[in-house]
Amino acid sequence: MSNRRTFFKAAGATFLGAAAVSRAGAALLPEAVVQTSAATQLPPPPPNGRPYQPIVTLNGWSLPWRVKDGVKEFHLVAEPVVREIAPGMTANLWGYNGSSPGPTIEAVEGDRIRIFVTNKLPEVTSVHWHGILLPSGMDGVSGLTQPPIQVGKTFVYEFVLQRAGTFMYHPHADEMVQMAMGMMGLFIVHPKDPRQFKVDRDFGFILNAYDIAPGSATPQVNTMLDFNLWTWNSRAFPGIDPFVARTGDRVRIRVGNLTMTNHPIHMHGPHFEVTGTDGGWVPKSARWPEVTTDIGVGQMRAIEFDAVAGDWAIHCHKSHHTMNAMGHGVPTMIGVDHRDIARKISNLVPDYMVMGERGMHDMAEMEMPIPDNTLPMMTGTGPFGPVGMGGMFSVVKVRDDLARGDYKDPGWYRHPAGTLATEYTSEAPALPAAPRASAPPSDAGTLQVRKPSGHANH
Ligand SMILES: [Cu+2]
Repeated sequence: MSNRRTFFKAAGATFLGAAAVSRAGAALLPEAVVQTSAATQLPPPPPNGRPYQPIVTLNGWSLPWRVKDGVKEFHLVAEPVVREIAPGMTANLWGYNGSSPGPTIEAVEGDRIRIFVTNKLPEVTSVHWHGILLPSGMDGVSGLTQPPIQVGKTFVYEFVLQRAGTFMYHPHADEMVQMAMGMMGLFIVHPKDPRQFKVDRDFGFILNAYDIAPGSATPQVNTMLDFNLWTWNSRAFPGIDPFVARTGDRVRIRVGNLTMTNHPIHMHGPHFEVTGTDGGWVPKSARWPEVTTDIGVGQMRAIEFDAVAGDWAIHCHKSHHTMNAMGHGVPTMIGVDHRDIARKISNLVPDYMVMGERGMHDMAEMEMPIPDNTLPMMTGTGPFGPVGMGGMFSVVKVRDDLARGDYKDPGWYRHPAGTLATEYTSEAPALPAAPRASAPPSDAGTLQVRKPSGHANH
């Protein structure tokens, strides 16, 4: 433990000085830097005259390295971690260097890298470098290309990065359990020429999911499909940081999917282009425009757009994936008038609450008793009230007046005058009379306007 230190403060962005890396250079193994905060940490600047634009890992961080004999050396430690999923809930996960997901590994096309992996889990593990072309013996599939890394042992992987792109790493040993416990990370290979694929802001995160019973903290690892926490980098809204950009910035968001299902990621506002896939960068002429892009299991996508001022929702379009744990297993009550039965039950169970008879929006506002360490099914408050979202949801916050490296949450958007939807309070326009129900339609081709009924108060 003596060679492990927390370099970063608990909150806010901190740069890791080059001095900290070189001091570790004296040790036999590179220092295993640890980060336990779930706040987005700005990445360390590249220290070795191989400039690239580092990515910003959403609610995550990038792993520092040292250079020894021309080789970039990293040290990952597989170990149990405690992760705050969102304020009010922490989970007992497995990850790397204090966090789940583990730190983002960033290097440059052409680099020779050496990654030490120390196993501090209670069982064997290995690391597979997902998407990277390397010597087969470095591929990290336990049993197939290497023996598993025994508890307490360190393995070393070494290879040359041949292609730029967005990749991932995860275990290939007991992977159902180890990935259900949160073991994964991003692996970004930057192009050799920093002008290639250049953008102003470059974000990355991994789609992951957990099944953690309300009131508990450890994932149920045998779950195949019925997860109840849908997360980005092991965070659920409102615990997911915003994507902050300046008006006109070219923004890239890289997304990898290590859940058990696909996620159609939808962004409001500016249209985006899919510029990267698992296979690498899409040539300019072949990029395609979308507002929702489906990301299959094991896939990676990079999207890019020109930022337009506003607060733009970005979320998975499977609506269950923007719900937290309490949204599952609730019966549908729309249209059921159970006032009478509710009164009777309330006499027996004082906390009893009727749920969802007019839809479930009310549940975003109400305070209902839930077990400790459990997120309400949908939370998050915006400038106009409850957002009614959880899970895989965040906000792209674009402002005119941000500095180049400013990623601080700028607060809520101030809508210019005349650009905000508001209640209509003038006199209602006259509507044509409703056709009488008994009268047969005089002409099948005539448009019929149905007047709303049963809304006496509107
Ligand atoms: Cu989804």
